[in-house]
Amino acid sequence: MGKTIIVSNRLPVSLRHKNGKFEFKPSAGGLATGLGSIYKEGENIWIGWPGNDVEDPEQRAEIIIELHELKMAPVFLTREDIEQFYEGFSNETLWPAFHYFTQNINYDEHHWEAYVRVNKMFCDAILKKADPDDTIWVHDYQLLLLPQMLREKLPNATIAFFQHIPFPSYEVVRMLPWRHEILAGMCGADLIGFHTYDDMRHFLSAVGRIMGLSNESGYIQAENRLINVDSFPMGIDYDKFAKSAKSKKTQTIAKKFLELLGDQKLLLSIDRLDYSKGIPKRIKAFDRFLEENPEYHGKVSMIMVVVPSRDKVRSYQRLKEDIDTLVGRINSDYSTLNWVPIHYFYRSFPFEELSAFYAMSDIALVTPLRDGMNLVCKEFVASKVNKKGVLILSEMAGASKELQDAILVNPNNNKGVADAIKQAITMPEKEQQARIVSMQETIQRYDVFQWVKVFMDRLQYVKQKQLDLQSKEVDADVISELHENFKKAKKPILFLDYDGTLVGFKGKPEEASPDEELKSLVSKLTKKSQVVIISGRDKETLGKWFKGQKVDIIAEHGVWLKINGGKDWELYADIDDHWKPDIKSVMEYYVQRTPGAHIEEKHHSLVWHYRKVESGLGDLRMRELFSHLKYMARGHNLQVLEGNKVLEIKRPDINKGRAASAFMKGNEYDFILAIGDDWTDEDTFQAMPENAFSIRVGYSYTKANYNIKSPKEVRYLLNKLT
Ligand code: GDG
Repeated sequence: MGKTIIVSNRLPVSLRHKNGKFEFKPSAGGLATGLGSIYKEGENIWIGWPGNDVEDPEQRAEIIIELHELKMAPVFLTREDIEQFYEGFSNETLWPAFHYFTQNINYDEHHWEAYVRVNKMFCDAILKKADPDDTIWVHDYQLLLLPQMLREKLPNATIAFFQHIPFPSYEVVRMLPWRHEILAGMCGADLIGFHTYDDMRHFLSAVGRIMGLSNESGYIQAENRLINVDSFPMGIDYDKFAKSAKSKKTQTIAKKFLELLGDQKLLLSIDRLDYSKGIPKRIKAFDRFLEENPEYHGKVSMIMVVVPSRDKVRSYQRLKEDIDTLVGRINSDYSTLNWVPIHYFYRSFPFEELSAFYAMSDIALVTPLRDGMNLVCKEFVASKVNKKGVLILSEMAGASKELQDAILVNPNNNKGVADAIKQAITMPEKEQQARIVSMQETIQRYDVFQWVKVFMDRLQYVKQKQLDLQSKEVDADVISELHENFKKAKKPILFLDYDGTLVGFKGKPEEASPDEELKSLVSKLTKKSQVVIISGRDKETLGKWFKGQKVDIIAEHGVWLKINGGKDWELYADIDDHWKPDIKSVMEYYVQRTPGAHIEEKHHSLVWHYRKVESGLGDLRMRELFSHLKYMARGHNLQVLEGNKVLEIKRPDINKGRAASAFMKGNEYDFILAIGDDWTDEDTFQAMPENAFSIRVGYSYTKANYNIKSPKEVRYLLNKLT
């Protein structure tokens, strides 16, 4: 087991220049605390930008040594990198896009180039430290390309990615000219985590639509790897906030502040300066509350902390101006000599003062327009040691999914938020207590340490799952074993599925006819062995494609059989199709409602195809049709099966397994090999005797003995046999 490397844009320390020297200020953020238990252990390390530009090589060397002692390694970025990669692409393109501020997106090619370049710099820095079997956990939207860059260089490493901000709907992702590269970058990871289920399903839908990779319960089947996507709502260091709120130091500070403020109901608002946090709308809602409730003038005030952030970006400068103007107007409208409605601070506070604000405030007003999670609301709740207090929380914050006992508001609803302030001020203490206690239980249980643990456990689980599949992979040893056995065999037989096994999938089914290479391969195989093409395709197509070859063909999952390249087909199963008209009329109804869908009629089955239907709509209609058909299937003793963009209804006793067994009956084969790629081939695998070899194409779970990557490898293997 290798070491663990944490990677984020910023290191958990800030490098400051002071009188020509430099010093490090540790970050007290939740992520740094939560991951402390990891990067401080053994050989583990945290890699990232230290937060300042250092040009002098001697100074750089000193910094590297100092950081090394802190278990960190720096990636030095120049002023230009910061402007184009961080302020540019990360904060002017990805941040607004991912927070649904599409009007703020800057589409700048140079910024994109810088983003690629800096992700590459991170990759190089990691490669200097990483061993092939290390675990690398990459954080957040500044490094979306990194997982794939790492995967190319360290194919066996365990790579995880966590996104701290929202992942938007496919409709937004598709607007980005670099959407493909971004998704491919993320898909280099083995585990991809988001705060909420919604973020996760948006990501899966974008990957499905843009990359054409479908998923099953959060597992994406990439070319040669299983990727897991899941939701891991991040928590806080609960005990730290609860303990601090009780501490003498915090209480002394709170007491001092309260004396200065006088007898007031206190509303607390804390955010980084960011348009996603909804600060102007919040101020306007407070304004409305004051306007509609004059009886509270002089009795309620708001403490508003805005922490400076990204102030080089123009949209942030404009936001700051808007906030200044709004606060100025409200204070000038309502203030009296002994009362100011908004106490506004554009700076950050030391932890103890922040903790005092949380502890002494009656209400927290957390109303982002969009927020990945939002930790401020959790910190407020954890600080309510006397169980009194009310949280007003935006439905648009990831945290709202967990904190259902807050007063949940739509931050765009000016009246709704103003009313929520009134509701909070007048909420009976008993109700406050019940709500706070219930939220505290949640936040305490799912704290940041639990978050790290659950994430890391999941990562191990996914890796193990991949290894289980890999251990069954057809490798050089398996090939030589097959070859030896095949060579020795007097009476060998091969059952070969066609589509997805001997040829890859084509846009149109009729385009998948055998090429010259395949024809000559099959003909070589038939010289030594019995070769059975076992497919769901219709007999006419298969007959035409393999004309003149000495193969046996089982068509339509076992309805038809043609022996040894002969002319005539024999019916290989009882056909009873009195059920078809009823079922077909239902399927037709779904074709009429679904542009792009069509029905294929086979002797023993009806197939509803939706490959050409608008993605999403096809799945929706398929689900509807599925439940409709399932209901009808019972009456007719039929089986409904979901396939690759098809829904098939058929008699359950007609399948490849039954056909393969019947075919082998009475014969003693001394080498049996079955290869197939989907659920219909699972029946074949199951019907195989113990001494048979069976191989499934792709990395799904299977009853076959082995997995193989693609039709290309299948052909390679068959060639080796000959
Ligand atoms: C991103 C996502 C997601 C604030 N003022 C002071 C101060 N803070 C600390 C708070 C809190 C942190 O800053 C803010 O965290 P948030 O989660 O609320 O917001 P973002 O910075 O936007 O974080 C967000 C988060 O990543 C984690 O995944 O929740 O959705 O946008 O911890 O305590 N700390 C001090 N003084 C202050 O004045 N010391």
